[in-house]
Amino acid sequence: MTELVIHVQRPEDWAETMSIHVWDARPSGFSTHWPGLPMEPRGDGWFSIRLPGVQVARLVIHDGQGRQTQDLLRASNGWLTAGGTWVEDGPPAAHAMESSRPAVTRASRIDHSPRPVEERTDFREETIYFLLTTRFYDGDPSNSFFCRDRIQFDAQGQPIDPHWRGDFKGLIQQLDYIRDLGFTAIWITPPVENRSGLDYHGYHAYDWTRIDPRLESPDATYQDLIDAAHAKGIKIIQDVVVNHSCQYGIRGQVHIDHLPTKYYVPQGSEQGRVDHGPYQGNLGNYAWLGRDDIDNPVAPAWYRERQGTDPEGREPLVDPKTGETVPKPGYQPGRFFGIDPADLDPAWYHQEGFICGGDWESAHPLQNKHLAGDCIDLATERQNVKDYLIGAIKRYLDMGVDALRIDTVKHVERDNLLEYVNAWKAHKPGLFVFGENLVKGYGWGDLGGGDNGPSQIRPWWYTRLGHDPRDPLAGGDSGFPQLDFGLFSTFRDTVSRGTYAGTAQILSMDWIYGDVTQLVTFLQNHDVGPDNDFKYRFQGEQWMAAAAYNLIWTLRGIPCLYYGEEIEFMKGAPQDVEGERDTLAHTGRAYFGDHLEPGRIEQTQSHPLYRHIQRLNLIRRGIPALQKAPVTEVREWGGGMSFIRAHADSGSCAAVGLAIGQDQQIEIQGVRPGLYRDAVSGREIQSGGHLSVHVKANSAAIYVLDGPGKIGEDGPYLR
Ligand SMILES: [Ca+2]
Ligand SMILES: [Ca+2]
Repeated sequence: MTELVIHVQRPEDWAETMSIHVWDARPSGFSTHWPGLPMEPRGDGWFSIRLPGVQVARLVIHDGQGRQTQDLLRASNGWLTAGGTWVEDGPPAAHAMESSRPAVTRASRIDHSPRPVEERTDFREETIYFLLTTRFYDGDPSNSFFCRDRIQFDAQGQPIDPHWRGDFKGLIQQLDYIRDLGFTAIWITPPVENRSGLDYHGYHAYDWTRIDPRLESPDATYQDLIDAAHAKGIKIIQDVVVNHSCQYGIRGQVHIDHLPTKYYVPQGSEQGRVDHGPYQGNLGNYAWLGRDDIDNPVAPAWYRERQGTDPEGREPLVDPKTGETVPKPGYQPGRFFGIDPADLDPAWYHQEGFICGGDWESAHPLQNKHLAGDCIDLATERQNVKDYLIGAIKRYLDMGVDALRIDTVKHVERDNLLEYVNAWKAHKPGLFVFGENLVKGYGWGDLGGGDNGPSQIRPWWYTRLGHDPRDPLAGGDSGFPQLDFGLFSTFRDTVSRGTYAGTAQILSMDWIYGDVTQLVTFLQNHDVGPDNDFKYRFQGEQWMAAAAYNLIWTLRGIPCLYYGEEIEFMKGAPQDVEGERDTLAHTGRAYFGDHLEPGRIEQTQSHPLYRHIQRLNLIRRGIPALQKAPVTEVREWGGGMSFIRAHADSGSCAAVGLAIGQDQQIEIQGVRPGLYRDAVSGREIQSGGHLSVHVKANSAAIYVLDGPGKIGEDGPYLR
């Protein structure tokens, strides 16, 4: 009988109890939920546990009081001494455990931790969990903060669900949750200091050189998060905005003219009468003593003079632009909350006004006008802007950030943006940088596919170095892969309708990308979902999502899951606020942490999609071809599809069959002859070049040449 028996000697400074947390166990896929299983004391300082059905497992031993071993990988029975050394034969006093003595040879002894993050140099080995830090898990209520806009009130009129709620402390506490789900990288929203009426998401930067204090705690700084993630073998992907700043300028660099928010009084009201949750009296930042929204040392003297004084906003202030005096009820809201594009400092900002109408399908206005009233277009081609942004982000790379995700890529001209990307890659060789070039549609630009926009604003253009919008092959790989919005867009018409029909067509255009295996693939994210309007959390049946994940996890590209997908969180809700009265709780960005609390975590981790994604991650991690190989021999017929992934470097080769809606009998031609084992069912087939496989509805067959056999346990969708 297969069984792994582990004995551990309690270190003297540990508590009297010992537990074992197990994951990635083979062949059963067995795993425990933290804190895992209690180990049985033997009375001589040693603790033991038997793991039936397990040959190999990753594990951590801990005492439940914060002391624990590093991550261990164990493939044979063994005795772990208090000094941290594994012994095969056990201590002299081990006769009581005679029956479980290891029947193994010393040659089979395996004792090493998973490779540390710095040794995993090919990002295609990772899978990504994407979360909005402020909406994930609250570890420190004392740093939580309500934005000025979209405050939610309960029936008694009390403000609830602060926008800035989740934080680094909470994320550190939940790293084991993400690791248990099988992800090895976390993409967090921009952590730099923000400023706007609704800035909890991080895309309205005010100071790139500082981490927003609403994310940090004294014992959970950004550095602490990076270190804690690395200690668990998890990489951190930092989201970076290059294209724009917030509407107030950049601390220490440039000021954008406006009046201090605390002097704003709505029509028909009077100063001091604001009744808005924590914003009592006026709308200035309630967390700051002076109740100003900014503290910019380069603001003009008349502005700075009020930054630390007059928190109630009552002392008359002359608006230098108009000569009028505030506070004055109904006085131009735009002077407080808006900008005048004509007044912007040309050393920092573009001077061409706001994007509107047809600008969205035209490169120059898209890249040189302002995206929105709280996203002011930076003069990214100027050296001072480059020096500031590149220098600021280098610091985070030095702190250990493993990868970057670049926001609003199509709003910065490609060669200009590559200057930034390449500067960071030069600073940290091997750095993985990917971009967000949002397109709803195939995104082939001048290559057709019903695209109204030119190639120069489409994802493939940024993955290439050429300058011919009709010829991707005119230039090589830029080394700057993108989120795969093309594949995402097809999900509206494929998995959302219970079919794969049309998938082969999009895959036939894979050649346009610099390196298609580096694209980051997804079903949905904080901006979009695969529905007719591209704006709701996936609202299809659960089995449709499962079939989408089967495709994403076996196809080229690096899979990325948006927080909550694993439990169909806020299914069908708009990704962002939609109606005038929506608060975040109505959206796909609702607070997730309630599902991670002790009373609910078990339910969360037993959701069929949680188990499904967990197993897909386990399978993908075990098969290099799924991570890195090109996709060949693609066949697709609506109800199913098949393809081959053969990776030359590692020799790993997988033949994949997928079924959606109903069972499929799938014939896969052109496989390399040899013995294939299905990672899903464990079945073996000796093939002379052809595989005939039966795939159950919404399941997958993943036949691997000389493969490891079945990985993980069957669930409703992989069986
Ligand atoms: Ca908090
Ligand atoms: Ca721009």
